[in-house]
Amino acid sequence: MPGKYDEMWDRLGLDLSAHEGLLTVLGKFYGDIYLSQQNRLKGMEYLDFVLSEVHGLRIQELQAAKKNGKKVVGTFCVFVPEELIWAAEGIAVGLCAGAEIGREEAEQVLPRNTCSLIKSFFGFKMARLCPFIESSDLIVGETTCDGKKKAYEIFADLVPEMYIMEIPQRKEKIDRDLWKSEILRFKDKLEEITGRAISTKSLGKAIKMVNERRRALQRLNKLRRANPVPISGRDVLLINQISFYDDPVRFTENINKLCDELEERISRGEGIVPQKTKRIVLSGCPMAVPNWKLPYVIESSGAVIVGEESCIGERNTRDLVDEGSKDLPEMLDNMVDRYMNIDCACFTPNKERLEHIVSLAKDAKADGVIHYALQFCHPYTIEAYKVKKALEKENIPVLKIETDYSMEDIEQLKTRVEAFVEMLSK
Ligand code: BJ8
Repeated sequence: MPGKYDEMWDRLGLDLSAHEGLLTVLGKFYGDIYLSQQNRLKGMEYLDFVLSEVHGLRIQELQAAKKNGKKVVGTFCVFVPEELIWAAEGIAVGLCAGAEIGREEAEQVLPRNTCSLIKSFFGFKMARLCPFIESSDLIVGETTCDGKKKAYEIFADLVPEMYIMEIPQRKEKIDRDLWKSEILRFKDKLEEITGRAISTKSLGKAIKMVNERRRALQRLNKLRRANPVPISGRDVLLINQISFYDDPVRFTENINKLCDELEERISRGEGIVPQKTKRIVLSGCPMAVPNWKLPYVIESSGAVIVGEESCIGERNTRDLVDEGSKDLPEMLDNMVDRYMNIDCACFTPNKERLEHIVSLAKDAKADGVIHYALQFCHPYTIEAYKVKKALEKENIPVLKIETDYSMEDIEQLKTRVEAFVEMLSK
């Protein structure tokens, strides 16, 4: 039976019918992981709706905006300063990279031992399954890890236009200068493709809008730390994932409403799990939508997640851009400073990340930390050693996990996580 979005998908060259089986499996997976939860907040209905319309309504909105002359800019990293995109009247979207899709196609061009996240964005493109990639007028990559950097060279041949931002690897003055010049170069690029100049007014408005979204997520992160825990880690992860592609103003409004509901729940002393449930902080590689495997394993092993130290989590919401300036060069400087605080494992040394993990674990009153790294991701698998040492120094138990997007290791993961949670209970 023809669906309401068929024509739009055809226009985008999307091949959804060829992957119907896979999409049905994902739908079932969502039902098992999300919809089966008891006592879920009413406010999560908005997130369920946005996710169910991931190939529909949001894409329709992007297409309508494009018809009105707006440009869609797709990104893969939280280092890309989205305030500039909005200030140039573009639309920023984080691109899908969280499912094992099109793996065979991706492995025709990438080595098998490439991390799942990189293979995933190739897979989505090669299988023609991501309407966000197909809607993007410009795709922005970055020189973070070697895998991404080299993969973008090949990816550039598959998309209309690719732009690479140079990200420093250290945090000395010379690195800040480089990053500032990159922000200015990106500003010029955006002005060129959108035909709109970024002004004090438009940048000020964009900084405020993105900060408001970060503030709503900060509020959520504070509230979730109550005891008993009032919202599952899976739900908070989903909220973070959706923040990358939903309309920011509408999203913020809905998350603030959800936080009001959370406050009421906390005041009644209600939780999603019993008070003594073991509290876990999850730390490491970003979990792009629809990567829910490990959070599901953790929360079905008698524990609850109370914080995510990752780019699809607190690393992206912890710092705001200073709003105190009315002068364009100063605003740009404030952005340079805010983004230089990002503690991605691609930096060396990266001592701030260790400090952040320890303080997050303490603030969230975590019983333990699970460090999650994707196989073949050198920055995070190697940095896991230092993370473990820093946490153990504070007597915080740690479990290091390396996995990928396949479901093959799910039983093995379950055994390890259950043993860890049991150990925390002794
Ligand atoms: S700021 S974490 S979003 S680079 S998992 S592709 S690192 S081999 S994603 Fe990231 Fe920006 Fe850093 Fe955040 Fe490479 Fe590792 Fe794969 Fe990774």
